[in-house]
Amino acid sequence: MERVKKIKSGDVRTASRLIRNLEDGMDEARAMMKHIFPLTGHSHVIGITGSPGAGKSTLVDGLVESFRKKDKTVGVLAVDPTSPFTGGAILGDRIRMQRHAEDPGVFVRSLATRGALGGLAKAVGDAIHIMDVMGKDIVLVETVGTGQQEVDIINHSHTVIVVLIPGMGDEIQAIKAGILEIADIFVINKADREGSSKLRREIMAMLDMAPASAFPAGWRPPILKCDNAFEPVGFTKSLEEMSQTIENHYQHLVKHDLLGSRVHRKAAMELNEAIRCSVLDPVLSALAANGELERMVEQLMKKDTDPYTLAEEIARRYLKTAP
Ligand SMILES: Nc1nc2c(ncn2[C@@H]2O[C@H](COP(=O)(O)OP(=O)(O)O)[C@@H](O)[C@H]2O)c(=O)[nH]1
Ligand SMILES: [Mg+2]
Repeated sequence: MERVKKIKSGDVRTASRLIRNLEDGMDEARAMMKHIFPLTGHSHVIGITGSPGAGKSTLVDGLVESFRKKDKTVGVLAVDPTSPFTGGAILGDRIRMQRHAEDPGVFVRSLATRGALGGLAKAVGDAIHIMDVMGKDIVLVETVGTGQQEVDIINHSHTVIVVLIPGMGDEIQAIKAGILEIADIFVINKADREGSSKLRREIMAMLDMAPASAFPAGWRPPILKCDNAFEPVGFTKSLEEMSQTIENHYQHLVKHDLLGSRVHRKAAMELNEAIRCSVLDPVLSALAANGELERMVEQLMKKDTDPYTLAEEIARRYLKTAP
């Protein structure tokens, strides 16, 4: 495949087009992923999550610089599963990332909700694969912390960074979303603000309560404080520490044979997403297109039947076991 070769050589235009076509759900793009997948496995994928405005993009931007100084090539994927209204934020990120635009060692893309019927995590997984095959040493995935979809997205990572800021009641939100369980590194951002020591104590207390089994081979998530982004010297130092901690985490995974379990988690989820796209989505679309879905909802409202019976009927119709 000519285009696969191009992506392998790092061709930005071919890679961008493939990512866009995948987002649009084009069959031909999906088929191409079959040739991309076997070539993956090079990148260290780092997920960065936290509430909107926590300073994730600012950190990502700084991390790019820090990794570039170490001569690592970097892919950046900004994902916003929350709403169609954040296009502006992503646009802002784009402008900020412009300073890396001239650097062939950096590839930046953003994914929004466009065309994703529960398939955003899959689109993210695919985009990561593409950056991986492009040869990026590091892939940074930035996403907003909300609910299950976000956990699915972040599960594509080998290293998960949770960004919290003082005085937001963030901890509580993160616990709800199940994000804390998958954090490998905590970053207290905007540590210049009041309440950062309190936040640190709260995270400590939460980690203290966790069973030892929550820390694979003894990796207790470190809590880093990140200095004010507007004070370049301190900020750069914080980022050096962060990129070193990220590196340490990766070494820990390798040393204790834990990379496999991350890859397993990732593979299981990708299969899940792929099956959803190939099985569930077409069934739901077909039922929606012929109006059946709506009729069923009305039946339910009248209590003529129940969702379980309906789902069983659909299963009987679509899931034929081998004769
Ligand atoms: N006070 C303060 N503001 C910051 C810091 N880092 C980022 N910001 C600002 O917070 C806002 C949101 O940052 P952004 O990186 O876009 O957050 P994201 O939504 O998590 O990606 C921007 O206006 C940043 O300039 C920091 O360390 N201290
Ligand atoms: Mg952002």
